[in-house]
Amino acid sequence: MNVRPRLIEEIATPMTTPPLLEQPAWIALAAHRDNMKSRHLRELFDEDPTRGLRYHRRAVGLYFDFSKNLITDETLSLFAQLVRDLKVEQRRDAMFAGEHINVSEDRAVLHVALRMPKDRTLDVDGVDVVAQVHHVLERMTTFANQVRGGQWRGHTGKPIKNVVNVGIGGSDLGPVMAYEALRHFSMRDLTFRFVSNVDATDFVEAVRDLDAEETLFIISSKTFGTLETLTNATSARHWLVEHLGDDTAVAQHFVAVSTNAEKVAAFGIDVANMFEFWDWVGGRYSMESAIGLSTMIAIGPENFYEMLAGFHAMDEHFKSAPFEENLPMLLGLLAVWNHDFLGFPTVGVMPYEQYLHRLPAYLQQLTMESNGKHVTRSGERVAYETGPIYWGEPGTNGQHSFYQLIHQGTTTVPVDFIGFANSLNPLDDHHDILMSNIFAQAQALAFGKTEEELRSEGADERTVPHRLMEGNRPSNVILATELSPRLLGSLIALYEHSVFVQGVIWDIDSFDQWGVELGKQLAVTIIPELTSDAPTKLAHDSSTNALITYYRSLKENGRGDGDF
Ligand code: G6Q
Repeated sequence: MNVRPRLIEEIATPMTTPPLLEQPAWIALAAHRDNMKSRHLRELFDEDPTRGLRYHRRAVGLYFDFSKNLITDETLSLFAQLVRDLKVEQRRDAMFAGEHINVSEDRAVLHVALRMPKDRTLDVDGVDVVAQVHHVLERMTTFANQVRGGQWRGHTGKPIKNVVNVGIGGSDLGPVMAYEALRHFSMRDLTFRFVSNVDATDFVEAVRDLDAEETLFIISSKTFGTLETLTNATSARHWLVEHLGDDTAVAQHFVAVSTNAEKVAAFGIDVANMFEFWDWVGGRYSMESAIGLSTMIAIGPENFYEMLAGFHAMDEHFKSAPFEENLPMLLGLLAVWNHDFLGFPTVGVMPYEQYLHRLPAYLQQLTMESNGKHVTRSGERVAYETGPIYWGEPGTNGQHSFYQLIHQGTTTVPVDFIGFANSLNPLDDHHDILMSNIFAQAQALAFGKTEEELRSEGADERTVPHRLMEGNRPSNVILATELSPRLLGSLIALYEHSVFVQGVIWDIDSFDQWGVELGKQLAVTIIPELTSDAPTKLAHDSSTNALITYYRSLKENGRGDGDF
């Protein structure tokens, strides 16, 4: 397939007319919402005893139950109409074809190419990106096998035992989440650490018990210009050279993952030890690119390829399944419905699987960095809510803390529960206890507990209002056989594409991140002002001036007697 990159104007304009709020399906959904607001999930389940069966879909190893949402067949058919009218499928196809759908950066968005099988081709701007991807995968495979097999030796000839990924944001959250998620499949005699925060404590604690002779640093940075990562990478180099007493040791102990060979070389890493990726891979969509090198070393190339196959299976499903059967489309539309129409500001993601304990943090970036936008693709202020806040914790820990608010607070939090039929560590009856909690929580959220039920249970009359659970709180349940590399890939791709669908509905650019870029610039201007020999005349607002002055005074005198 040969694709001419479309001009920004070509992409940004045609599908924004009429604007979202004037779309007939959107208007119809608003009217429908007014009816649905007076309905209760209890009634909807009573009216249709097959509801729990009708509103579930199975695909790519996942069972997706969305019956406990405040929806009917009419809602679903309006969703389908909205998807049709907004040409969501055409936009999806444009992404898969490598068109420049990241309009504000004028880039293709091709994480789907990272998991295409080797026999595919996808020419973008005259280059077969699938061939590029597989070339790097093969280099990663060779390297991962060398580290795992003990052939890659450190400067003093010892095999590598510790792998430290240094990166931040998209160059950290994917690797750490995937390592934790797939730890069961990892090579246990290797130790993995992840350093992201520029707070020195992160680095110091990560390496304090490591032997430099056996430690490999993977410096992961798409731009190789991120201050936090370069600061940590520089400290890593100092640490290594100090322990091994030789500058040339860097060659055996540092590899880079980046799109920027020049900067990698300038840092002092041989580009022969650089694993490449491309500007068409967004940071938060990069865990299966070379950014996943630590993952491949941990779980081995075979499992890594399995993970890619899981991603790809969901890509194929997203690309070909009709709306009514399409998991990412349904998940995305339900998120829009809950957020824009029912007014629920957040989504809780609760994996009932300990290995997925970093999944909420990962999804937080994926969803909020992608869809936390206030203008349309053509730059107009949106007149509706975009990206909801995603947050979460693994079950059942959350149940003993914030679930109180989820059950009885004044804010409704739609929840995605994620669970598995089998534990990777079966032990007595732990797993059934764990899973009974998903089913019970989703049930309690939907159906609540009425005054009558409480009284019939003999509740003290004074406690009835306190114990009352109104219910009618939506949730999805995602169930699979067991956590595996393949399943993880499919699960992540499900959320990626659901985020994409939401972004298309809101007509925003889900693939830029100007808010994050701003943070990168702001701190840089202040850094020189924090040192004692910096000029004392500060030109910020009065609060920032006072804070900097007080900080300097505390730092220099050990007490806060600054003269402001
Ligand atoms: C992700 C973001 C952001 C990025 C980090 C690290 O989509 O762009 O989280 O991944 O800022 O950037 P580098 O990989 O360039 O160091």
